[in-house]
Amino acid sequence: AGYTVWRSYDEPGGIRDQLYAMARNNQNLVKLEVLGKTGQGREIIALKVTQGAVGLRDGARPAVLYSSTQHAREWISTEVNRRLLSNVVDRFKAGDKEIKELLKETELWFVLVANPDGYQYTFDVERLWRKNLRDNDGNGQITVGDGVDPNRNFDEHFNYDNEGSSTAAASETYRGPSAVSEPETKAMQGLLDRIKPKFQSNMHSYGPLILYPQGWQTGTPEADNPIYVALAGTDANPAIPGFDPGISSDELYVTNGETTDYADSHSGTVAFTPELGEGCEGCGFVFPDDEALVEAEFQKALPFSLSLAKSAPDPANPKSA
Ligand code: 0X9
Ligand code: ZN
Repeated sequence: AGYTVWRSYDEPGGIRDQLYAMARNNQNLVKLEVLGKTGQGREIIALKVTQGAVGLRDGARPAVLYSSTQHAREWISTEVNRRLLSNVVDRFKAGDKEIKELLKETELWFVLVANPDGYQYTFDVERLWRKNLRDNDGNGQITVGDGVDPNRNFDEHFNYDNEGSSTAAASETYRGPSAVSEPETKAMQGLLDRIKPKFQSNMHSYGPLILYPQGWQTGTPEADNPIYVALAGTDANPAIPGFDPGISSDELYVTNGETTDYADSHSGTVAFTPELGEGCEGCGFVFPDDEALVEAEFQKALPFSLSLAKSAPDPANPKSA
């Protein structure tokens, strides 16, 4: 669609094709799994990256889940996660000792586009679409009031209050008719249940922030697990330069039915929500189509991202960035 950096899901050579190519070209390192299908029939795809990927049972090694693009318009999250995937695979193939060691001991899971219908829609129709494409009013067309917020549909304090999510279909934080009503939620929640990752980085935009659970609690004095602070850092010394770390309800706003709250409570996962930057002052969700700015955002977050993988074999002794 004429972009330098951004690729849609469906286009030839787009994200879906790239995921298949990655698995095809790296058979003993990368395994592709279709976690489910969206309302419009798109595949929700996960890649498992580990040495000997295909022969090993899922969850055989301590797992880390890198997920992105639950919210359709947050393109920088897709791209930062895509670069992380490539970086790890390329360095493994180049014989990088540290990465080879890492991929012998851990399995890294990537869900680049957790909401493929919504993501595709931001290329084809509405750049600022946030939710999935559930046809709320059942009129057979996607219109302004449609969609469920995938990050309010998880089975953790779902429906807890109306500050953190909404019962109104047209709301940008519409939580959906019931917990895990959406295929996108089934896919990710199912994956969390199955592989019980030690860590998750659920990338969103825009911040710059590093958020952690519980998002539904207000007035929580401190993180429920010291590993959060050890890895995200402090205001004075954040794990990603220029980012503000903190409990999400406190740092940003209250949420419920949220992904990382679910992971924290149900799969024993230390789960972060990095809110990546805007790329320019006032750009908001529309990160510039600029290779240098995108690469800089990726590089900035890389040490934090890798610190999760390095910490996975022994989470009680986190290896900070
Ligand atoms: O509202 C959200 O879902 C996230 N912000 S965004 O602007 N990307 O939509 C923040 C969710 C943070 N909440 C928790 N991590 N609990
Ligand atoms: Zn988001």
